[in-house]
Order: sequence, then structure tokens, then C-alpha cells
Amino acid sequence: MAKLKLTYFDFDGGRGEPARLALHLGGIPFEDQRIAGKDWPAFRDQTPFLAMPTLEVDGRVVSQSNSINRYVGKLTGLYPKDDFQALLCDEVMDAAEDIGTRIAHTIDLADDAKKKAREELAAGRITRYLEQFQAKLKAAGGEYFADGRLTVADLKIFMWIRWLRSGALDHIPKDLVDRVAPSLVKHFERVASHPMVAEYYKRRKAA
Ligand SMILES: N[C@@H](CCC(=O)N[C@@H](CS)C(=O)NCC(=O)O)C(=O)O
Repeated sequence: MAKLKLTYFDFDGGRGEPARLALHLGGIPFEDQRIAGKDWPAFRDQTPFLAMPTLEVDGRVVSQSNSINRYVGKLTGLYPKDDFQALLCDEVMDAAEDIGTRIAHTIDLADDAKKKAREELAAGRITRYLEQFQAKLKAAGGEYFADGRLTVADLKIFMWIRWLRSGALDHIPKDLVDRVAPSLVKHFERVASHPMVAEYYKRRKAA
């Protein structure tokens, strides 16, 4: 088994968390390196593309969250073996990455510009993505996004929906998901109540 070190910011969400969670679910040992925000400027230059997450595999550092998700998904059995199911899994992860990136680009905007950008996103692309994810979930059988079982695509969407519903994003109504895509709320609850996911976050909360 390769020696793994996953490096990401020190919070339970974002681009690094699906891989962290997948490794826990799969029982794969890894070093969980968490970088505090204050240490990021000094650490940035050590990453290949000036961003995290990164995964070190036997001393070689690789980047890109969805590439890491796929690799970790293969190690943990949380990535489909069937090529078409893998395509469905990838589509969802890449679309989640696209919309997540658009939202992330609003974080450093000044207040007025942020309000305008986020209101436009909420009414426009976020709504569209929610509708499409809901349609894709239904087409895949209604419970999981690919392979009729939990995969890394479910973990990626779980993180995004949790972020949207958290209220942490000013000007994006926290009930938007519930109003637009109730099936994604059910999906969120399905993943959250997976015994190992629930146990992991219970442990994280207590730590
Ligand atoms: N395409 C990359 C994007 C990585 C990325 O932008 N990561 C953010 C954190 S979620 C980051 O490192 N931001 C700090 C910075 O840009 O200074 C991926 O999917 O991993």
C-alpha cells in the first residue's frame, strides 16, 4: 500500500474533504495534514499549482481535487469500475467543481460586487446546477449519482450542498436547495446518515 499524505485547509469541507472522507470510509491509513489559514501564504509555494488539496503518494506530490478523488475512490472502492458509471461519477464531480469555483471567485469581492454576483449566481447558475444535479440523480435511480451506490461523486455533492445550506454564503439564500432541489436534500441526508459518515463527523465534532 502506498504511503499517503493528504494536505488541505483545516476545516471539514471544501475541495479536500471528499478525499479525506473517502479515505476514512475505506479505512485507508493516511497522514491528514491540515494547513492553518495563517500558514497558507508561506506554504503556498510548496504546492505544484499554488493551491490545495494535494496528495503525496510515496513522496510524489500531486494536485487537483477531482483527480485525487478518482484515485482515492479507486483505492477505497468508492469509484465505479464500469466505464459508463465512472463517466457519470466524473461528470457530477466536474460540474460541482465548476459551480464551486464560480462561487469561490465571489469570496474576495467587495460587499456590493459580492451581493450582485451572488444574487445573480443564486438565481441563475446555482439554480440551474441544482436542477440538473437533481435530474441526474433521478436518472441514476434517485439514491446515488453513479453505480447505484455511494461513490466519490456523492461525497463531492454532499460537501457542496452542505456549504450552500450552511448559511455561510451571504446573499445566497440558505433555503435555496430545499426550494429548488428537494431530492438533493434527501441525498444529503442519505449520505450524512451513512453510519461511517455520521460516526466520522461525530468524532470530528468531539475532537
Ligand atoms: N483546480 C484545483 C483548484 C484548487 C484551489 O483553488 N484550491 C483552493 C482551496 S479550495 C486554494 O488552494 N486556494 C488558496 C489560494 O488560491 O491561494 C482543484 O480542483 O484542486
